[in-house]
Amino acid sequence: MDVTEAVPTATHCPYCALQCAQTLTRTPTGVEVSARDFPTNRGGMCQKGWTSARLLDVPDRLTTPLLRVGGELVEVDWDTALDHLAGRLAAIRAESGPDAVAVFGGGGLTNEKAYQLGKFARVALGTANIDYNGRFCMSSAAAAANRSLGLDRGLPFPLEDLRGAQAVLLLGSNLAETMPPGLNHLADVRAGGGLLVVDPRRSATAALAADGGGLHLQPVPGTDLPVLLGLTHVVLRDGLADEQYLATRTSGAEDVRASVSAWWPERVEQVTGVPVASLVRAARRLAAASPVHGGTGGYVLTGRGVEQSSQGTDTVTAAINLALVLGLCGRQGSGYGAITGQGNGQGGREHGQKADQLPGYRMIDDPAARAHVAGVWGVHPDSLPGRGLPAVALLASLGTPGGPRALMVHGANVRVSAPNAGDVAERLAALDLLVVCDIVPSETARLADVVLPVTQWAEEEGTMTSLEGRVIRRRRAVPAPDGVRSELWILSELARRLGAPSRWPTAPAEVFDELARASAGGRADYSGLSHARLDGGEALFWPCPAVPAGSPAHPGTPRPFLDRFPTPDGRARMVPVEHRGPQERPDAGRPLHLVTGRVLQHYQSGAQTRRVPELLAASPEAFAELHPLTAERLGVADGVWVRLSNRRGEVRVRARLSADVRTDTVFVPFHFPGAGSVNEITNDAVDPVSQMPEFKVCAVDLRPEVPAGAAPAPAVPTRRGGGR
Ligand SMILES: Nc1nc2c(c(=O)[nH]1)N[C@H]1C(S)=C(S)[C@@H](COP(=O)(O)OP(=O)(O)OC[C@H]3O[C@@H](n4cnc5c(=O)[nH]c(N)nc54)[C@H](O)[C@@H]3O)O[C@H]1N2
Ligand SMILES: Nc1nc2c(c(=O)[nH]1)N[C@H]1C(S)=C(S)[C@@H](COP(=O)(O)OP(=O)(O)OC[C@H]3O[C@@H](n4cnc5c(=O)[nH]c(N)nc54)[C@H](O)[C@@H]3O)O[C@H]1N2
Ligand code: SF4
Ligand SMILES: [Mo]
Repeated sequence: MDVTEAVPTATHCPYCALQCAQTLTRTPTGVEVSARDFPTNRGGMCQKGWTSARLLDVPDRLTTPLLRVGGELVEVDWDTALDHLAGRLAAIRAESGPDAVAVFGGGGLTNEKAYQLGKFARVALGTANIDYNGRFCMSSAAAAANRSLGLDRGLPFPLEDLRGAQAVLLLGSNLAETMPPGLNHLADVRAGGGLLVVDPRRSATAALAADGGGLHLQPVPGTDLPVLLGLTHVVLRDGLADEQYLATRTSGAEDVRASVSAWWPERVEQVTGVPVASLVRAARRLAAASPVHGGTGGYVLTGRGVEQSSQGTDTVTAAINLALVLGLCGRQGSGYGAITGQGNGQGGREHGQKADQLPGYRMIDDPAARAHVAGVWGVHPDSLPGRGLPAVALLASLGTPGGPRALMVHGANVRVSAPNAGDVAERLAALDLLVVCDIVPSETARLADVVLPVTQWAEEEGTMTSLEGRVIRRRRAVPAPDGVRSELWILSELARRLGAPSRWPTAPAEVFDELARASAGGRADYSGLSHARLDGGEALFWPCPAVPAGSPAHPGTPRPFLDRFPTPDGRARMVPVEHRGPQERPDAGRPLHLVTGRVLQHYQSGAQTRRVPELLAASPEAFAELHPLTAERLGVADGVWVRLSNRRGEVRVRARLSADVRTDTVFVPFHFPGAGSVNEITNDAVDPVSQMPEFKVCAVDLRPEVPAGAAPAPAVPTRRGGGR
């Protein structure tokens, strides 16, 4: 490696939405990573961040375009790959119409790439069918926040604000494993006994809360909504609500009051298993933190544990209602927030890769939004397609009569990470053309007809938007390997070959300037930002609109709700919600709740982290965490192979006995492919509002592979090929 320009580069971690600041320095032996001080990480990183440089020299890094010829992926040069691809895309469009080509994006893409991908779909392909993996991640929280607060900015306050809180209610988030440095902001509230965690497992985070004198509520999986209705009931019943706040800053409070009146704590206990005393204690501790009772501040935060559910939008709505009843939202030092997950999960949902959105968080069926964005793109508004299919429906439609015949995947590994992934494999196999852009041969890339190698974090310039809505700079620290291209270049080359109108710049700063113009006046307004401005000040919160020449630049908006909510009447809307329960419940044949989630060492489908030796060694395979009493009943010993099955398929993993999980529940992480890939059996039922799938809860049967005293069972047949 050329080290003549070994200048340390200030950038941010390639993985999650905390976007810990890191410095990359080229040395004669490779790249050295160190943590840098930044408000989200305060000089900390997790094991994934510290080992991230290993991503730069993974042995099977993609460096050449690949084309499937006679069943095999063979290396070709870029012109061959792009000419072939453009020809196939044009032919499919000519034969079956523009919606026959679909696009699947990712929340890890920079703002520039996400924006360009959305524009490419609408302008160069003319397809309505673009959606992304954020549908698996943030859609329910987004839908609820838009509905209740008028704006979806995951955390509408800087993370550091949590430091002053007296109580924090954390529902379905295991920060200790998913954003370890973020936990530092909760150290004081934990020490004061104010950390209240709701999780069917005694997760690392729940244990921290309980050991700090806080509370761990351990409900039946999928019953957070009645827990929240019960908490709100207790607050209202005991006269703890902030009535003046309700009268001046909200609408609809009476409807919510009526809707929770029948959720007596005793009834909540019956449905959720959370004891009355715990529920009442949690309600009182959170209420005591409210400024109306002289507290220093309280927060309600949600994670995927409650959102990845067929009632996720309503559950988040109930969490917001609880925060509103206590007067917490739109007040400095208190609030509601959803903890965004992917590196650019926030920016990724603002700039147009979502089926119903245009850049700047504009809605694609709003005529004014279409006119503005079409103006920036130099096309007629009528040429823009309408709403496309959301992710789960999109994947289910691939290769069906009248459905898309081609799919372009940018920044997602759906073969491993989509719900009911065996069915997804069948749909991918039914396509005429699967195109995957990636940095490594992911499980999805291996199924593709065309694979294009792209640059990764330390090899590119761009911007990311952190979980708090801070727009930050990703900077190039090392040259990309020979043969690898940036996605901006690939999209511009394809647009040119397809004869698309508009301009297709390839320089990230230039793409950002166009994005800023397209976002001007939208909910997520970036028009006052540029790479140059961000380079001067490191990070600014959106909305950050442009100002008339001569005026001082807009300072950004760390806390958007302080004066009013961005709703027509300026008030937060309280929306009554009801409990329906998960779509699938345990029965005699499938007696256990299966819940899924993450471990510290692996990121998502594991495509990146399974290639980092230290991380793979620390966490080599999937496992099923189950209670020793359940294990005893089923004849399962610690460490033996077990099979989990339901009507969608079967998974084979080792048992890990732990009293941290409920006796009616089994937990499996989703980071692994093959026989241990839990998404073979997760449910693809979706939330009716957000269309987000129910990853977190389904019903399963669990059996030891070799029952005590029996002969070994035959090897697991692969249920569905998925190979092409
Ligand atoms: N190590 C690591 N960190 C990551 C990621 C990663 O893959 N690995 N991914 C990033 C991304 S994209 C995201 S979205 C975030 C996700 O971050 P989290 O939301 O913290 O992650 P999960 O582990 O998916 O789920 C959190 C918890 O939900 C619990 N849970 C399951 N079912 C229920 C339920 O019915 N109710 C309640 N209350 N809880 C339930 C699980 O037991 C789990 O402890 O993490 C980000 N950070
Ligand atoms: N059972 C279960 N399933 C889940 C979840 C769960 O909790 N339980 N969580 C869901 C959630 S919250 C999420 S966010 C999804 C995520 O799941 P995926 O969408 O599969 O996410 P990743 O594994 O991060 O996949 C990203 C892919 O993009 C590649 N990549 C990285 N950077 C770039 C880039 O700049 N350009 C391109 N083209 N490629 C790039 C990586 O190598 C990797 O192959 O999983 C969901 N699936
Ligand atoms: S917490 Fe997230 S951003 Fe920070 S080092 Fe770990 S993976 Fe990277
Ligand atoms: Mo996510």
